[in-house]
Order: sequence, then C-alpha cells, then structure tokens
Amino acid sequence: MRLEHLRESAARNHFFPRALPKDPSTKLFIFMVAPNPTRVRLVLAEKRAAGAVIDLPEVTVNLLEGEQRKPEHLARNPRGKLPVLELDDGSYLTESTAIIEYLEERFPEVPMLGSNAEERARNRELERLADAGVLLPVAHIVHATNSPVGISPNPGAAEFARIQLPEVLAMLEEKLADGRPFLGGERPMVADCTLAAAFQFARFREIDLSLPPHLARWDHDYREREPARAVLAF
Ligand SMILES: N[C@@H](CCC(=O)N[C@@H](CS)C(=O)NCC(=O)O)C(=O)O
Repeated sequence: MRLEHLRESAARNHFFPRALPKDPSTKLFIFMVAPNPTRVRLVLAEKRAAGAVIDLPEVTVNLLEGEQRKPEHLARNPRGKLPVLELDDGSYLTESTAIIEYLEERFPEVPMLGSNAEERARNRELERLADAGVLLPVAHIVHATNSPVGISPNPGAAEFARIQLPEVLAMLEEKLADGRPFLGGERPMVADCTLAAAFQFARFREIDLSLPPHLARWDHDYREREPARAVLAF
C-alpha cells in the first residue's frame, strides 16, 4: 500500500524535480525515503533551516523503476547506488558520509559535526553508531524481509541484523537519558540525521523497532521540526 503510494508519487513527479538542470552544476542525485540519500537531505535541510544558503538541486533516480542500473546512472556510480553528488567539474562523490563531510566543509557556518577536534570526534562517534549500528541493520532487515527494490527474502540475514540493533539502541538511549533534545546535545548534528533516516526506513516498511522511551521521545520531537517535515515522508 505504502510502496504503491510512493510509486504513484514518483510516477506523477509529485515530490520530485521534473528534469535535469540543463547547465552543468553541482547537484544531488536522490530517491525519497531511501535512507542514505535521506540522511544527506536532512543535513542540507538542517543547515538551510539554521541559515546556510545552499543552492543544490536534487535529481531523482527512481530506485523502484530500476533507474539506478541504467547506463547514465552507472556512469555516475558503477555500484548503482544513491546518493551521488555531482560536482561543478562533472566528477562524482558516491558515498553518503563523504558527501556529508564535503558539505560540512563547504558550508561550515552551520557546523553539524562540531566546532573543535573533541566535538567533531564525539559527533563522528555518534554518527558511526547511528550509521553502522542502526541504519545498516535496519536496511538489512528491510531488504531481507520486504525489499522495496525486489531483493529476495533472507530470514537468516534479517535475524542477524535484528540481534545487532538492541546494543546500539541502548547506547543511544543512555545518551538521551539526561533529557537532551538531540543525540549530541542542544543542536541537531549529522548523527541525528542518520538516525532519523534509519527510523523512517523502518517505518516505511512497518518494522517495529520497539524504541525505548528516550529514543521514542527523540524520534517524535525530531520529526515535528520543520527541516524533518520538509524531508521525511513516513
Ligand atoms: N555506502 C553507501 C550505500 C549506498 C546505498 O546502499 N544506497 C541505496 C539507497 S539507501 C541504494 O542506492 N540502493 C539501490 C540498489 O541497491 O539498487 C552510502 O553510504 O552512500
């Protein structure tokens, strides 16, 4: 039902930019709800909401229609994955973490990793937990049980990913136990964007993560904010 909804929206171009910009310029290739493009889009939305002026058109590559395997996308990323950032010189960045760190350096006026070495290290630590410890297992569960891109079910892989989740969720729960609004403290950081992208992907496929109370509170409050509302569909 929800997949149908997304498919129809894509077909109608309701949510998506209609055409490639004609002039060569920096642009971001994305697909809504896919978690790795989503975390990049959330970083952009957060930076913009905090005042950064970022002119970065988004171009949809429809994963449900298999556009990621077409030659024009394989020329951008031979792995056929999203997101991809095309730079002004026509070259491409193909990993979400590298893209986020590039955006962080290009638009440092709204820092989303921190303002000194220790803050950056702590926020990168949180980001790795959210990425490797939550987003990746969630993606494995989704694709091993009910893949939107048609990957065959694999109950063993889903079970293995499920076993990994509670430990990291418990670590993040402990961080939030002091009532802080965001994972790193008072302001949203990259880790928040990664976690929100992961939770959205779980919701999209109706996977119950049984979030403990502080994470449930964080999830609710994060999604109420304007930058999240502008990006998240589920
Ligand atoms: N390590 C890559 C992973 C990229 C990735 O797996 N992207 C997914 C969407 S979240 C994708 O494009 N899947 C399409 C496919 O596998 O056909 C990153 O962080 O950017």
